[in-house]
Amino acid sequence: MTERQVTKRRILDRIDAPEDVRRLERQDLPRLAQEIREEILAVCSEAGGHLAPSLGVVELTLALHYCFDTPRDKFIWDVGHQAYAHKLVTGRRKQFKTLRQEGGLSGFPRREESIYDPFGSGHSGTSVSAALGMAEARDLRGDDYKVVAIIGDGGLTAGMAFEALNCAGELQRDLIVVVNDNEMSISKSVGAVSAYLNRIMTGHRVNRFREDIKKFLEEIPGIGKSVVKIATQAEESLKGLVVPGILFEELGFQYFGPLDGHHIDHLIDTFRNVKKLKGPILVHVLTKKGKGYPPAEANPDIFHGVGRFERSTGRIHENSSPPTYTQVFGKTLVELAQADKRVVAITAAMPLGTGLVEFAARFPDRFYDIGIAEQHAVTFAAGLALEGLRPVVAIYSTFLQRAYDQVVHDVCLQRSPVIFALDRGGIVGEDGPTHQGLFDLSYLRHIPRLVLMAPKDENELRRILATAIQYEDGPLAFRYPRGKGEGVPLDKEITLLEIGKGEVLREGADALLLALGSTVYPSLEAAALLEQDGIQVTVVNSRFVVPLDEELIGTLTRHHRVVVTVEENVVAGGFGSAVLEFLHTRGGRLPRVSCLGVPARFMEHGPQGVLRKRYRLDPEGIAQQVRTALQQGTSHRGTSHHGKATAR
Ligand SMILES: Cc1ncc(C[n+]2csc(CCOP(=O)(O)OP(=O)(O)O)c2C)c(N)n1
Repeated sequence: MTERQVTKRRILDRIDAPEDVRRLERQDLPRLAQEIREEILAVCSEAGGHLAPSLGVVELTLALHYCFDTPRDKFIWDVGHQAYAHKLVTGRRKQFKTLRQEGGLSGFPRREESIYDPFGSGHSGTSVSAALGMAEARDLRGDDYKVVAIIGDGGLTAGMAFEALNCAGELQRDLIVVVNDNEMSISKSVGAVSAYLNRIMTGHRVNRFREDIKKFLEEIPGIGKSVVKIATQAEESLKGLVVPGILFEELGFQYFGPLDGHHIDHLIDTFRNVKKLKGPILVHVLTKKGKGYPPAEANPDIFHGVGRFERSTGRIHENSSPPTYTQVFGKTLVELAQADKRVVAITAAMPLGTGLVEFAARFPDRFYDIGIAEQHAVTFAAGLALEGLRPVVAIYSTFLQRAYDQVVHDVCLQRSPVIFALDRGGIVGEDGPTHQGLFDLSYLRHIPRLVLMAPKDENELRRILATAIQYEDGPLAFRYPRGKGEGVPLDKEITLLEIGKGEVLREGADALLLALGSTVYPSLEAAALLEQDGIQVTVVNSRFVVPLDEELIGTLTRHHRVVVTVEENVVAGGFGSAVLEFLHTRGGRLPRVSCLGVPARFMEHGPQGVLRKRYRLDPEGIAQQVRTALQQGTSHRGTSHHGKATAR
């Protein structure tokens, strides 16, 4: 039989919409689950993706679609990285191969993509709030569909999830919350709630074990019954030790579980029953992250979000040199923490992603994984810093968005010398608009007292980190890109930087390129391209957005007719804006200033390199911006922004 014929026979190939799942016999569902796993594995091994979370919820997804009337009933997936099976059974099977690729399916639920995605996600902890809002709107409008939020035990460490549960208990609308408990966030789940879920689960196992023993004893002829009686009396004292779900019951939910999340029949029976009930319901489901693929079951953290890998062995295709910014950051922090006992590190559930694994192993008492709780991370750091420690909050640019007020009110207003290491600043690529780090310069630049910088390469990242730890006058943030460093040598002895000072890397009379962070090397390459056309360009590694190197920029702009600022951030309110504001307030002769960055739109997903090119942040794009600015500079004076806006 050819592979084609085998494929043709798949049940999955007949699933064009959830109604097709609902038409199946229950006994066909395990086979469909198997086929879905195969499909997810085939696509992820070729192109990467959130493999382990998605493999873990295949049965859960099928049971939900089997029991509920989607799209009339609404599923809200928390984070949304586990929604691959959902995508496969909701009319996106044929495009599934394009997952996370340019122009292809998003890696997350997306309203624009499907009517089966009533709420987009990517950031954790939002599902219960959104679902509750929808349930409330439904009731106020007199409608009667069901709303189901599916949230992980990791997601439950987000304060926002509890704010929502608290409110749901009060509102008492019909709402179903499914807790997908795999004991994992990306790494092991942390905190008291996770321990609580764990106790429920262990209690459940103990209870089942007790039932089995009881049955066994009862069957012993003659003495069985009396032994059981004594044992039961002795056990009385243990009663109440584990009352499943009491926490959720106290919050106003009816609790059901824990259920085996890979047992489709149990899931279906439960969902069919709870569907008929009124008020907020919580169904606690136990799943195995990475289920069905041994390498992912063994290493669910590594296979949480993974690049290409060899399917037969689970070997991940990795090119280890040069090291990533994240790796250099992690190693340098260990080095500096060794010399300075005040250094502590905080992550919001991302020890792997932010490069803190080695730090955690070396300094377990100085490492805090506080769960998916960015707001808490920031204010916790504020407290640590005010009492003399040097906390480094290692966080993705996109996730710090959530803690904006904490940065303003708890860190900067208190002048608490917290260090923010913002990983994934700029274009991140395949994860798309929920994860692009394109707003940080704008959302941080205007906050008083916060020093804001970006290294041009991994060696400068080391210098920035060392400088940050020495700087005690107030808070400081720096952002660096996702991916490999520039491959520059790393100085053994780290030298400190002077706050507020940039550096001139190349001099030329025709135009001035003020570059920041990841755009510095491409700007140097652009200058080399322009030189071939006889255009001489000065290139500055600006390093600082706050404080801006006004002295350097002031002097250089007096000698250049055309200035181009370059940043991997939205132009609105970013580095270029800072330069413009400075030049305008300084007064005097204004050069023509053109700001190259990203327009204030949500950036789609696609490979980092492709997106950089599309937004003209590659050497050719930067060179073109300089050429255009020079042409316009000869015809008229003023300022312009790439991405439509032209400020004059
Ligand atoms: C606000 C926010 N912080 C951090 C992340 C990064 N992140 C993505 S998935 C995840 C773990 C989620 O754990 P859980 O909800 O249990 O889902 P699982 O992956 O175990 O299925 C984290 C921390 C995020 N998406 N959003």
